[in-house]
Amino acid sequence: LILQRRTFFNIVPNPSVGLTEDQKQFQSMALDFAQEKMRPYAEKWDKEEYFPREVMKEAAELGFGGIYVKEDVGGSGLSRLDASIIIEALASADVSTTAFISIHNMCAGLIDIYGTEEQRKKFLPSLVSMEKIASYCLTEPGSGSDAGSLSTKAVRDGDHFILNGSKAFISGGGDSEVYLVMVRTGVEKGPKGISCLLVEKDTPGLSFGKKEEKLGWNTQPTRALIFEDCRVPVGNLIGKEGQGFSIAMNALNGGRINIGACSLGGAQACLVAARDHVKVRKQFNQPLEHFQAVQFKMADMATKLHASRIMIRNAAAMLDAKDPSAHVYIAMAKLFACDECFKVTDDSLQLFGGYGYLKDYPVERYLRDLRVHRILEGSDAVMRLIISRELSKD
Ligand code: FAD
Ligand code: 2MC
Repeated sequence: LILQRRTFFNIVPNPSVGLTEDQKQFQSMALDFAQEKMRPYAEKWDKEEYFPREVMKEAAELGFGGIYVKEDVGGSGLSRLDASIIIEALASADVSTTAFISIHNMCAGLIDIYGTEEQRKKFLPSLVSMEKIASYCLTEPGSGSDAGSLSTKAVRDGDHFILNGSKAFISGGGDSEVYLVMVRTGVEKGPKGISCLLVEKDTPGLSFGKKEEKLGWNTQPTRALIFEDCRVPVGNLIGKEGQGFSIAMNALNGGRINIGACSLGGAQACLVAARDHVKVRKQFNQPLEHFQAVQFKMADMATKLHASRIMIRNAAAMLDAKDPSAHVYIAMAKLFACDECFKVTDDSLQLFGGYGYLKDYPVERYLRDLRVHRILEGSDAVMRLIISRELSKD
């Protein structure tokens, strides 16, 4: 069931349709890396909840640790569209590990855009090489979808901010060396008065909760962060005081594209696996693929996948073009791609029958990994909220 490069492209919808020669080249490079370095181990990593840092470091050698970070600090200087193509190809082998690479890229990209020259030079070289890895910390126990209500406090004391509060569900939490933490520095309630601080792992006053046990995304740890009089140098403020919510949302725009791209890669792998299975599995004296009900289901799966891909790439291109309404199209793309690609994995599992439900076959892992994309980086409801607010504007 190992997905060969040939099969990946030799199916409708072909993920390389419409790409430039350069894009096709790094897509192939990412796919080869995924098939060689991730696919053979993904099942074991999932089962053993192993976080493959050394493999991510190898991915970074190919430029995947800072895909859209500028080149002067070692980044690849590629576009958001390029990033989505790379992330999709990697996710075809291992959605969970790729999703962490996506979060790490979101953090590196955030420092690249909003950090000072000094901060960029200090933190980015070791992040783009993935010697160090980074986590994005917005969610709190009391503020998930309503991110603007966060209450972790940072009070200025001379050259430091003193942090008290906690963050929940942090991907990479406890393992990452760098944490981008949204905190309340102002007295205002809501999105105003939030700032973004870079907190290093060994800072006194920062501790971590237990490793969460999860349905999917098992190759990356998820932990809470606890701040108890944690002193963070003022020099670690990213952007301006009070700009934190805007920074967090702008970073998430790229993140949401890449979570959608992770769903695309996973669903493509499931479509290929289902197509191969129905060719060889016989019932009622013939291969399953001879039944029109099966053929039509596959046709619907291919159509959902293609529509999702077009939306993701269109939204990424709008972000690259700095279109002021990009975030709305990103919301539509994430909503559609994460929902429809989840259905594709579920349909694929159905076509495998009882075998699909077994861990001997990879489809159930893709299904578990894709499920959470409808919740994190903004749930389905939050995406609908963003779209409907825009619709109701005069
Ligand atoms: P809630 O906000 O309580 O929502 C519960 C339900 O209500 C959802 O279905 C939601 O869609 C719905 N809902 C909420 N508001 C509305 C509304 N106005 N109208 C209709 N329905 C609504 N966060 C980070 O900051 N960093 C991370 O690295 C990170 N990693 C994560 C990894 C995993 C595996 C998971 C599960 C979560 C992670 N998160 C992370 C947190 C994630 O972003 C939140 O779980 C998500 O934003 C939803 O917040 P919540 O869980 O508090 O749900
Ligand atoms: N891009 C750019 N700017 C944005 C934006 C976006 N996507 N979303 C909001 N903003 C701006 C908005 O324009 C406004 O700016 P201004 O003050 O200049 O007018 C400001 O941010 C405040 O926005 P709202 O007034 O819309 O704020 P509100 O509190 O009503 O709701 C909402 C914002 C619901 C969209 C936001 O809280 C949200 O996105 N919630 C979901 C949280 C989330 O996605 N969490 C993911 C955590 S990370 C994760 O899960 C990982 C796995 C890493």
